[in-house]
Amino acid sequence: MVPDNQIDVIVPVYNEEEGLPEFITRLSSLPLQIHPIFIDNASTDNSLLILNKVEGATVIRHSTNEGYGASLRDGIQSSTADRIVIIDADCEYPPEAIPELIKKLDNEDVVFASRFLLPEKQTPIPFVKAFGNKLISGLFNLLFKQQTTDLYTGSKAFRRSAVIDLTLERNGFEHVLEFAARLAKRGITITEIHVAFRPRRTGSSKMMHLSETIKYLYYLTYYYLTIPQKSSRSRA
Ligand SMILES: Nc1nc2c(ncn2[C@@H]2O[C@H](COP(=O)(O)OP(=O)(O)OP(=O)(O)O)[C@@H](O)[C@H]2O)c(=O)[nH]1
Ligand SMILES: [Mg+2]
Repeated sequence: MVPDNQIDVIVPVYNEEEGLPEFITRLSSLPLQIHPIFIDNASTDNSLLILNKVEGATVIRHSTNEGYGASLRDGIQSSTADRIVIIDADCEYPPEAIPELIKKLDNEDVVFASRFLLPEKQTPIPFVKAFGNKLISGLFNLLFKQQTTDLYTGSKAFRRSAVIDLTLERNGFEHVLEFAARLAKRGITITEIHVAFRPRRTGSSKMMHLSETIKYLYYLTYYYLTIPQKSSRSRA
């Protein structure tokens, strides 16, 4: 039996040994009943050792690197709480924003933590990253009738009822697109809060932003053309 107030926090991890101790401390300090679900995506550093010491956490280990999307899919499948959060392990998105994400879930099905919602509070992000994100988010909004400002965000919260029977097939970073597209086609509105973003200080990015953008353009069109539109969904 899952306690009503439990929040499952899904954290994809790939070679994050440097940033994980800070992330875990900050996550554990939140005034919420957090159940962390870490997915170690075949890290070759000490990430798994660190994760295995986190009290009360579920740790899923991939024996080979299956990708970011595959990690999140496994995390969602193993979650049991009504409210689910996804957050990267590198402290770029503050764990301290989780209570605000959860609060907003009182009235919404899906909430994204956006780095671009409040222009006056934006953190400088390298041009290629920001441009690709804005291009894809804009196109997504146009095709899927949404108003997102940060489709690539690594931090979001959603209700189990909104996602539990969602088909998620993409294994790589294009998961973010499939996730948003399938929600939108289901008639769900993606809402946002602003998040203070801190570019990664430890480890290194494993994401190829330019090639990802090209791939995203393809998937955006593909999902627009192939996912059937369901009528607007009323909240449970
Ligand atoms: N790149 C990558 N990250 C993974 C994978 N599996 C899990 N992750 C985790 O997914 C999260 C996002 O990956 P990042 O490499 O930080 O991607 P990013 O935030 O776009 O890139 P940076 O801004 O440079 O940090 C991190 O917590 C990773 O540890 C994987 O196969 N590849
Ligand atoms: Mg990152």
